[in-house]
Amino acid sequence: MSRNDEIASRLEEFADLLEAQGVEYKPRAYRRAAENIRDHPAAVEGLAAEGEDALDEIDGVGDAIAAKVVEYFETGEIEELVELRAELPVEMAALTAVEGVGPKTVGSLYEALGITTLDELEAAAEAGEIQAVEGFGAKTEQNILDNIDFAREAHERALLGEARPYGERVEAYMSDVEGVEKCALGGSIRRWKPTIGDVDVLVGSHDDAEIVEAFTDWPEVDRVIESGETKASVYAGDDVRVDLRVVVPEEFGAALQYFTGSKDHNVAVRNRAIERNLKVNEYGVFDVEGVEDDNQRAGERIAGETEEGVYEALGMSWMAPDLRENRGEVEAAANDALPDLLEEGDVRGDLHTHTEWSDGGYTVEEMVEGAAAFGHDYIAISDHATGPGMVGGVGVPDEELREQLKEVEAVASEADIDVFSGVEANIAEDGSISVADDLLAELDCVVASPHAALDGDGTDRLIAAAEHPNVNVIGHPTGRFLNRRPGLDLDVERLATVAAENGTALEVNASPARLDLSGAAVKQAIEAGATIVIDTDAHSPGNFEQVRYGVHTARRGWAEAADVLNTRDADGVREFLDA
Ligand code: DGT
Ligand code: CA
Ligand code: CA
Ligand code: ZN
Repeated sequence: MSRNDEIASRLEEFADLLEAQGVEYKPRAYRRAAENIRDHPAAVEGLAAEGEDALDEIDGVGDAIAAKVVEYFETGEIEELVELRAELPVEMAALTAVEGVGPKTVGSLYEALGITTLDELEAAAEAGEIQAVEGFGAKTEQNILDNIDFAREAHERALLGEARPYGERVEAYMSDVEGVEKCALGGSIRRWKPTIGDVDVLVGSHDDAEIVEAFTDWPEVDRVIESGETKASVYAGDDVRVDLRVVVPEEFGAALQYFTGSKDHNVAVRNRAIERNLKVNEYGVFDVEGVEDDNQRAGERIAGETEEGVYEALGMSWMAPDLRENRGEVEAAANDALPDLLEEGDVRGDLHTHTEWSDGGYTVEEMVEGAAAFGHDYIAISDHATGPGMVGGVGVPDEELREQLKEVEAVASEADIDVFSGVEANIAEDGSISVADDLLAELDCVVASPHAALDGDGTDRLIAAAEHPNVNVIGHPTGRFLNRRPGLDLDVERLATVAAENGTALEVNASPARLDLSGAAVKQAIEAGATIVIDTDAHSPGNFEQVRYGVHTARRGWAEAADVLNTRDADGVREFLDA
C-alpha cells in the first residue's frame, strides 16, 4: 500500500484551511494535485525520494506543491500546514461533514464565534448565535441543526478503505519496536468490517512502558487521546483513532481472540466454553471444574499463548477473523465444516471499470495497461450509459458507446491481457435497462446497476434486470454509500435464486465507499446458488488494488473461490458471459 492517499489528504487539508481563510485559486490547485496524487499508479513516496523534479510526471504538481510533498515524506510534516492548523485550530473534517458546511463557513464561524468542534457548532446553533453572524441566516442555522447528528455519526466511523492502511502501517511500525515479541491488529479492522470505529493493535511484550511510549511517538500520531501503563489511544492522520493494548506474550493469543471480537462471536465462544466447564477470557482458557474463586485467572490454565490454542482448547478449528460475526462460524468450527475461503490472490480480473468516456480519468488503453500491470488476466470496460441517475453528461449515449466499442476492440487486439467490451447500464425504477437491446447484444459484458430512486424495496426491480437476457452482472445491488445512505432493501434470497437461474452474477463492489453487496448478503446469495463477482468499479488504474476490500467482504460472506466468477480464467468467464 502506497502512501499516496495520506499525502493527498494533507494537501486537501491544506486547501481547506486556505479556503477557510478566504484565499482564492490556490485551494483549487491543491485539490487538483491531491486528486492526481491519489490516483497516481506509482508510489509518490518513491518519486519524492528522488527529489522534486521526479514529481513533474504528475499533472498539477508544480514546484511549490512538489516541495511540500518532498518535505512531508522527509520530515513527516509540512511546516506551513502545521502553522495553518495553529492559526485555525478547527476539526475541519468533522465540521465539513455537516451538509451545507464548507471550509469557508468553518472559517467564518471560527472568526466570529470561535467554533472548533461539532459540539460547539451545535451549541451555537441551538442558542441562535449563528443567524446573528453576517452572511448567515435562520435557514442556514436550522439546516445545521437538521444535519448535525448524521454528520456526527458518519464522522465517528472511518471507511475500511481509509482506516486499513493506517492499521497496516501501525502494525509494521510496532512490530519493529524493541521488546515487541508479538504484534497484530484486532477488532473490526482485523475482521475487515466495512466501517471502523477505531483501529485496534495488540502487542505481546514484557516492557509495557517502553512500548506505550514508542506507540505515542509513532510519526503519524496527530494527537494523543489517553495514555496509560498498558494501553493508549491516539488520533492518527487527523481523524483515524488507533487503540494500543500491551499484554504479556504468554497471554497474547487469548487477548487477540478477545479483542478481535466481534462481541457476538465472543459470546457464542464463551457459551461453548461454559458447556464444557471451561472459562475463556482475555487472559486465557481455564479449566474451572470445581473452582469457586471468581478471579479472572482462577482455575487451571490450558491455553492462551496462541489464538489457535484457544480455539483448540474449546474443540474448534481456528477460523479467519473475517468469519467472526456469529453467523454460524462457531458451530462450523466445532464440526470441522468451515468454508475454504477465497484468497486475495484468487481474483484474476475485473469486470466493472470506467474510462474517460464517462467519469473515469484514464483512457481505455491506460486502464487495460493498468489492469495488466496489476497482474490481472482480463478486464471489462464498462462506462456509464445514459439513464436515471446519470447527471451532468456523465452517461455515454448509445451512439457514442458504439464508437467506444470500436476503440475497445482495437485496444483488445493489441493488449497483453483479454479485454471484454461492456457497459454499466442503469436499472430504472421499473426494472428496465437504459441501453438498446441490439447494442447490449453486441457487448461482451453488461453490468446493470441502480443509480437513482434508491429508497424502499428493490427486489422486483433488480429481479427484472437479472432476467434480462443480455445482463450479465447486477452492479452494486443496493446502491448504498457507507455513512451516507443505506440503499435499497433487498430480499437477497429471492433475487439470488433468480440470478442463479438466469446466469446473472451479483456484484460485490469493492469500492470502499460501497462494499455492496455486504458480507451478510453474500452469504445469503451463495446459499441460494448465485455466482458472485468482485469488481473495483475502477476509475483509475490506482483503484485496482482496492479489490482486496471486495475479497474480504466476500470472505465475510463465506465465499469460496468457486463461488466467484472472476476467479476463473478468461475462457471460463467468457463461457459464463456467453451462456
Ligand atoms: P469498532 O471499533 O466499533 O469498529 O468495532 P470493534 O469490534 O473493533 O470494537 P472495539 O474497538 O470496541 O473493541 C474491540 C474488540 O474487543 C471487540 O470486537 C470485542 C472486544 N470487546 C470489547 N468490549 C467488549 C465487551 O464488552 N464484551 C465482549 N465480549 N467483547 C468486547
Ligand atoms: Ca475497534
Ligand atoms: Ca478499540
Ligand atoms: Zn455504478
